[in-house]
Order: sequence, then C-alpha cells, then structure tokens
Amino acid sequence: MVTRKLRALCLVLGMFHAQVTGAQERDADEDAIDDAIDNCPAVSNSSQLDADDDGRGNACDCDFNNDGACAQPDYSILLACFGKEGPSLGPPDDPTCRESDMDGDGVVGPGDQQWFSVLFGRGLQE
Ligand SMILES: [Ca+2]
Ligand SMILES: [Ca+2]
Ligand SMILES: [Ca+2]
Ligand SMILES: [Ca+2]
Repeated sequence: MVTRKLRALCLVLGMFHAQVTGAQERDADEDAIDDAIDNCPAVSNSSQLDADDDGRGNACDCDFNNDGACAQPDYSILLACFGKEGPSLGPPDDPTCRESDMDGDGVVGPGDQQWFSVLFGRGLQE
C-alpha cells in the first residue's frame, strides 16, 4: 500500500519535474544549447562558433560586412574567400575568411555557399 502511494507520488513529481525543466530549457533546434543562450536559436550549431564575436553564430550570420543585411555584397565576400582554408587572407570585411565559414568545418566551400543561399533573402533572424 505504502509502495503504491510512493510510486504515485514519484509519478506526479516526475511529471512536474518534466514540465518545469521543459519550460526552462527550451531548445528549438535541438543542438543541446538552450534557446536563451543559443547564438542561433533556429539553427543547429552545437559549436556556437561566432568568428566576429557579434553574438550571432556563424551558422546564422551571413552578414559578413556587418551592414545589417544579408545581401549581394556579403555573397561577394564569400566568393572572395571561397576555397580558403583556416584563417587565411580575405577581403577587408572578412580578413581571415573565418566568418564566411558558416558551417565551421575550417574551409570556405560549397557547404557554406549552400548555407548562405538558404539564409539569403530571408533577412537576418533572431
Ligand atoms: Ca542553435
Ligand atoms: Ca557572428
Ligand atoms: Ca551585409
Ligand atoms: Ca565551411
């Protein structure tokens, strides 16, 4: 009898715990980083790489020249960095080409171009 009551209590407590933690730890993109501190809440980027340190992770930061828009000039920067590996000399707006490495694999390549085209036109997202 006591065990049954205890079990019921544990079940209720467990549900309560799930509700509380569910509210506190929302992780929409399921990258194991809570939305509250995720620098790209809508894009899975567990590395949280943010080359220009502007609070927006590389994965969702296609504004390489930091003019507030994700547009043609940014694409030109990506093209200027295309094929470059690691920190290497790029255009003035992304001198190390590290911002253009959107997927964070260490090289600016087709993956980043694809990533850019997904974000292009959508505008910058919070
Ligand atoms: Ca994220
Ligand atoms: Ca950034
Ligand atoms: Ca821009
Ligand atoms: Ca890359």
